[in-house]
Amino acid sequence: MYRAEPVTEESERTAFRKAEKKYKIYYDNAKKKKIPRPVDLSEVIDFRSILESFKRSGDLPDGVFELKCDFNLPVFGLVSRPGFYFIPSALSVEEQCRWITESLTTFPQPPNRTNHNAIYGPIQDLFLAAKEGKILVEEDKLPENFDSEVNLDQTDANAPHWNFVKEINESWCRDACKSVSASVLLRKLRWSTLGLQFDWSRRSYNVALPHKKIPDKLCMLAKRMAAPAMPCGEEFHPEAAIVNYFGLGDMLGGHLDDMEKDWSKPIVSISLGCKAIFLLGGKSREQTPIAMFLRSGDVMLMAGEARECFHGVPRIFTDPENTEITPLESQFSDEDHTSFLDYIQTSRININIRQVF
Ligand SMILES: O=C(O)CCC(=O)C(=O)O
Repeated sequence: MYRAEPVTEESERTAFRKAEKKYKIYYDNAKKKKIPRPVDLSEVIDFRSILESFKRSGDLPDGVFELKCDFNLPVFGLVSRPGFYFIPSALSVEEQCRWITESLTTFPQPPNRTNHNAIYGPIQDLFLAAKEGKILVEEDKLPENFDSEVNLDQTDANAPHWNFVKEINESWCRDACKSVSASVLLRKLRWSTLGLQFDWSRRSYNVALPHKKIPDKLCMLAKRMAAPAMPCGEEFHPEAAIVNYFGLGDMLGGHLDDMEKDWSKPIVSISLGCKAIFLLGGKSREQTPIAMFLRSGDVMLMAGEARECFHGVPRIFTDPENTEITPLESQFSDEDHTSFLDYIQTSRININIRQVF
């Protein structure tokens, strides 16, 4: 799980940090328009074009190999990073849409926790509330006759009490209430946790926190995807998942996922939505990371030695020419799905599934 290390002058100089800065989005201002500063992408590994030329000619670039395994799609590995595998376009467009929909609707539902729990307590139906233009208002500030909807999971008595309302009386609210629109909260949704809940303050899984099992269909998908990286004859047991949500300018700093017991079991990491750059470093931040593109439908596996490698996401591409989500746009084009389309056109979602014990 994310190892929060203090940013010091020393850490700013590591090879990992330099690569993060190289790929991070910076803007130039031209005639009041924010233009993304051009970045040299020539060293970024593109597994999709590797797959295409592999299908045509059977050739692979130096340092990349095909894993010999019983899987219906080519699985690639990197000679310099044992235990790391990449399955380009592993999910069909229909599967991608399904998991985007679940990530926005059911996955953030209590008892699953999100980054909003600490401030607002558990929030029900955030995506729907955003679609309906609702506003979250602090409960004890509501006037008595107020038509509010209970959104709190009352099992947590100490949670702050916030409710969604359809509208607020501007003049009353200006003085009296704390409020935030559901659409702002949706944009600020950064993570939700499924299955065993991770306690970020203690940096450990807290089995005492209320939780539901990971949905069966996601378990089945994770087991199928994990198979190429599993120790011989063993089956993957999905026990926890983190869903990361990235919007414009968001990045995930270099970190290790080290709170699971058995590192021979892979982390199964699914990319959805806008294209991103992933940095796969080495066991120290001093080692120069390998940069690669992640596109919607790609799956990565990190097992064994690769579990000890620093990694992160310094950039997502939200400008329409570079998102590479045309198939999703067609799939979400009907009236019922416009809110999903609006979200995913400028966002990326990552679902990473883990065996904890
Ligand atoms: O967003 C990604 O692809 C990587 C996520 C990740 O590294 C993590 O959650 O540990």
